[in-house]
Amino acid sequence: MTVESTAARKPRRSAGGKAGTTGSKRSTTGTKSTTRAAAGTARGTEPELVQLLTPEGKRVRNAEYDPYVADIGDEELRGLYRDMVLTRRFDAEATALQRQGELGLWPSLLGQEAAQIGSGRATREDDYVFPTYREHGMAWCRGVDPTNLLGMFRGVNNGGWDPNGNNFHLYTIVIGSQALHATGYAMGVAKDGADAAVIACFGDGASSQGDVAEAFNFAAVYNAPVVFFCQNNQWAISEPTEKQTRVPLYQRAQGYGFPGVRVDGNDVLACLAVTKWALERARRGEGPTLVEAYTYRMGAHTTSDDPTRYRLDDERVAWEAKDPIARLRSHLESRTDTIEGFFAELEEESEALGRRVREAVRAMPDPDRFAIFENAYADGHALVDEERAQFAAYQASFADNADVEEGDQR
Ligand SMILES: Cc1ncc(C[n+]2csc(CCOP(=O)(O)OP(=O)(O)O)c2C)c(N)n1
Ligand SMILES: [Mg+2]
Repeated sequence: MTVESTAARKPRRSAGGKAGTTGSKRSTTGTKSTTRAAAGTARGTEPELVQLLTPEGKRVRNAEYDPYVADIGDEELRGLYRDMVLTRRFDAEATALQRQGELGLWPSLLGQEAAQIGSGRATREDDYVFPTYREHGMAWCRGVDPTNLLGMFRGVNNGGWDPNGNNFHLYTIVIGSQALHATGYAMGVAKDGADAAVIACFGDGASSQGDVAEAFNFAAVYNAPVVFFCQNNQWAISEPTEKQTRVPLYQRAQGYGFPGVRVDGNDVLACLAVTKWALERARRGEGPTLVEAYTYRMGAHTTSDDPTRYRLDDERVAWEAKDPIARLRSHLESRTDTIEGFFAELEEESEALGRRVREAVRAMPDPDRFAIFENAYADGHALVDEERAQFAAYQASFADNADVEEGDQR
C-alpha cells in the first residue's frame, strides 16, 4: 500500500463527498506503474496514459474517468473545440505581432491547447490557478481577456490583470516558483475551511527545480488541496525531458505520498476528466495530485528560440499527427454530419479575434517612464530614490526628452 492511500483514508477537511474511493483506486494504479518505471524514459518505452480520444478522434471507454465527462454532450464538445481554436488563433496572432516588432517576446502554446483547455475547463469559479508564462489557454478558460496577456510582453505593464479578478495569478517566469505559491495558497484555502481547489502549472523542466520538490513535500505533509499540473511538452528550451528525470514524471508523486497520473495531453476530453478527478479529490480533503499531461511543444520555446538547432523535424511531424484540434474535429465530424456551418462560423470568429487583439496591442499606451520606481516599495527607499534620479538624468540627456529635467523626481 502506498502512503497516498493512507492520506486518502484520512481526509483532513470534511467538505462532503465520499472520501477515498477514487484515491485508493489510483494508488493501485500508482503501485502498478512502479514496475513500468523500470523501463525508464527512453522514447518508445513510455508507460500508458489516460486517453479518451485516440489521435484519429475515436472515443475510447474508460470506466475510471468516463464519469468525469458524462455531462459532455455535443454542445460541450463544440465548446471545447471553439476554446482550442480561438486560443490557437490568438497565439498565432501574438507570434505574428512579435515578428512585426509589436511585442518584445512571445512564448507560444502551439500543440498544448488540449492540456490547457481540458484542465482549465475542469476548474470551478472559486478555484485558483497559478500559471507559468505559457498558459494562454488556461487564461482563456478563466475569463482573462487575451489582450491583457500581451501588455507584459510589449513591455508596457508588469502583469496586465488583477489576479483576484478571475482567480488566475500573474504569469510567472521564475521557473517552478509558482508551485510554492500555489501550495501556500492551497494551505490557506484549507485553513479557511473552503472547498475550493488550486492548480499549480509547471513544465517538465521545472520539475528539476528545488521549489517544485519543496512544494510537493509541503503539499503532501499538509494535505493541501492542490493539483500539480505538469505539461510535459518534451522540452525545456533545448533540454529534452530525458535530462530532467530517470522515471516518468508522474511517478515522482509516489515518493511524496500522493497519487500521480499521466494523461494524454493532446486529448482535451482526457485532460478534462483527469483534472476534474484530481480537483474533486482536493475538494474532498484528500490532498494533492500530480497530473502529467504528456504533450508536445510544436513551436519554438519562445520567439527568441530556434528549435531547428537542437531537434529533428521528424519529431515534430510525428506529433503533428496527434494534433489536439484535428483530433477533436475528427471526433465531432464522426458524431454528426451537419457541422460544417459551425466550423465556418468559428473561422470568422477566429479572424475577428485576431483583428481585435492586433488593434488592442497597437493601442496600448506607453507607461509613465517613472512608474516602475513607484512599485518597488510601499513606502519608498533611499536606493530607489537614487536610481530614479540617475534615470531622470539619463532621460534628460536625450534631445527629444526636453520635458524631463535632470533631478526630475516624478
Ligand atoms: C529559476 C529559473 N531558471 C532558469 C530560467 C530560464 N528558463 C526560462 S524557460 C526555461 C525552461 C522551462 O522549461 P519547462 O519547465 O519544461 O517549461 P516550458 O517552457 O517547456 O513550457 C528556463 C530554464 C528561469 N526563467 N527561471
Ligand atoms: Mg517543457
